[in-house]
Amino acid sequence: MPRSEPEFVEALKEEASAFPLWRFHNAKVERPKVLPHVWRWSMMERFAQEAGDLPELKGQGDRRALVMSNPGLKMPFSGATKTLTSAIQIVWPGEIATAHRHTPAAIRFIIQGNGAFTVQDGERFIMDQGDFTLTPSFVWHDHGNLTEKPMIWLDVLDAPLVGYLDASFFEDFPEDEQPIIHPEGYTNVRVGHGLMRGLADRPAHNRPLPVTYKWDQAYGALRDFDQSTPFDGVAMEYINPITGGHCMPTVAAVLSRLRPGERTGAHRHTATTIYHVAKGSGFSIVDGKELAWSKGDTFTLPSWTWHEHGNGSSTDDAVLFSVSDLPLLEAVGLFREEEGNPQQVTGSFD
Ligand code: 1HN
Repeated sequence: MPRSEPEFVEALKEEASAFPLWRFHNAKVERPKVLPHVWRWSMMERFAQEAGDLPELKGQGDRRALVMSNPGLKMPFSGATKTLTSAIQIVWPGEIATAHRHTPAAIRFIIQGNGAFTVQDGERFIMDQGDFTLTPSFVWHDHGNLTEKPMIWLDVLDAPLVGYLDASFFEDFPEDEQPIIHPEGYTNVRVGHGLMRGLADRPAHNRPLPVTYKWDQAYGALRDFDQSTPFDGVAMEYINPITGGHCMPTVAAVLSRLRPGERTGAHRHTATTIYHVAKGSGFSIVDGKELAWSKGDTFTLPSWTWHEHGNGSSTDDAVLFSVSDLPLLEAVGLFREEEGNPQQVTGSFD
């Protein structure tokens, strides 16, 4: 007597760790799904300040980073998306976030405070509000704040991707702080000063460097280059100064300026994106739901989700900073984009 199909399937699973494809042919497989989600600045700032005040953490030197976990992913320590982790980090006056390095690459966008610093591979980078800085894979980094006020920034790391690939390595530096071996401004002068690239100590093409993009220059460029894109207002990408390509192999970062009253068209694409409101206030329509935002808010845009943006003010600019996994999708031929019609609003995120 041959066994029945259900008995066969059970035995295949138990004895051979295999499954029959025909059972899944038309079945809808439930996978964890990244949801559009907003982390409000009013909420995150309150928790960041409280984390800054926790006496148990004072002087411990670890990172006071609040990691945003996407409610659709439901795993312990899940990221903001399947490829990216984002966090709000506060560096208290006098505090040191001790030196370490890891294979996940990081970017930081300064939300609040001026004059605190990060040290990367022996160079101190002073950061001010609106600055954007890269910490490429396996670059030593420690953070410090010699100012009187806390510094708060947004971190975005490709940690979920690197974890999925089982390529995560982490090392603590033997001291709390690494020695300074380069003068301030060294890397930016070396590769990005007035379109010039140094010939002494010439950087390798295949390794991104820990450069910093100053707010005044980035926003200044968006005001000078007053030409809108169909879906992102006046938008410019932070580039790798050596290759002219995306700022890092796994992430692309963009600054978008919506002029007073500006409203964009709708589209969707396979690049999953994290938006952070750098300036002003406005709204995005995400899969038919209105997401009102203002400075400091952070929100996720899942892959293949309709979206369009609007500036809520008729007098002031609104500026969105965004980080996406676009370079990965391009590298494997999976970037896809579709233009849409203005969406009907059927609900809201509040
Ligand atoms: C990390 O190492 C930093 O080095 C910040 O400043 C945020 C979030 C998740 C995992 C590691 C940092 C992080 C992080």
